[in-house]
Amino acid sequence: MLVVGELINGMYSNIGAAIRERNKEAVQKCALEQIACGAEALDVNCGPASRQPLLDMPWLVETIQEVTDKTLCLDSSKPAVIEEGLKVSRNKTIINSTTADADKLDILVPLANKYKSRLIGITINAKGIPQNKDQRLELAVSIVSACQEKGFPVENLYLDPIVLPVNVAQPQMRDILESISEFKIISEPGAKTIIGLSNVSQGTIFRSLVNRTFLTMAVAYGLDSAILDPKDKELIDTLITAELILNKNIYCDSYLEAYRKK
Ligand code: THG
Repeated sequence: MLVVGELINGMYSNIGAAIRERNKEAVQKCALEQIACGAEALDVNCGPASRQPLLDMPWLVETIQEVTDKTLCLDSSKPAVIEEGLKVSRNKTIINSTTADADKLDILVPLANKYKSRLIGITINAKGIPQNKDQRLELAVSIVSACQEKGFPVENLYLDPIVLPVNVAQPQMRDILESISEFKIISEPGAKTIIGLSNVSQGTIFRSLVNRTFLTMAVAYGLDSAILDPKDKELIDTLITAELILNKNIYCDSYLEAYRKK
């Protein structure tokens, strides 16, 4: 499982302030802490309040790559913001994200090719978030087709069914989980899958419990990657255990310690 740390996001007040004040140390500390907890990649999002995302994104990328060469997952709904990040990136990147809309795919798939980046495709279009599994699959198929047409390797595509908060979209949870396994068999070779895990628990009381339960279930449906809070130790221990039970890791009595060190 590719663990993408979610904490470098301007929606968090400490990171929002660090971006405004160009406080490198706060961002670098957040990057190193997430890596120490097991993150193999870092999401980088200027946040909804950023007034100059075209400047904030490359500043964040340059600040983070001073202290780590981990993969950066450039998170913005604006392709121009993502491109400013790609231009200065020295290490591996993931574009987060394209929707299923032709205007986005026409810009972001060629950009992924140009910068040899992986690409996240979220199953949303101009009509909004799908309300059932069939609509999610339809959008996933159009993203996969666009990648095939434009010569982007589908193995480098991560499809995201868009996780919704369980307190407002409870009837959709099963469809979201089933989408994960179905996305992987749209093409051969198949695309990979990713979710923004913390979305599921927004507005709920037992956030950490909701997150780790949903993650366990998603892993059983074949999830390849998640954007999550790696500092939630019980969440990471649950993930390691779920993968152990699916025979992805070898059992030993000290397996938690062994896989945390890996
Ligand atoms: N898919 C993809 N990318 C994504 C998401 C997704 N990027 C953003 C988001 N969703 C994933 N990242 C977060 C980060 C934080 C939270 C949720 C998802 C979160 N934050 C607290 C809250 O809103 O309650 C903020 C707490 C605070 O302000 O301190 O829950 O789905 N591809």
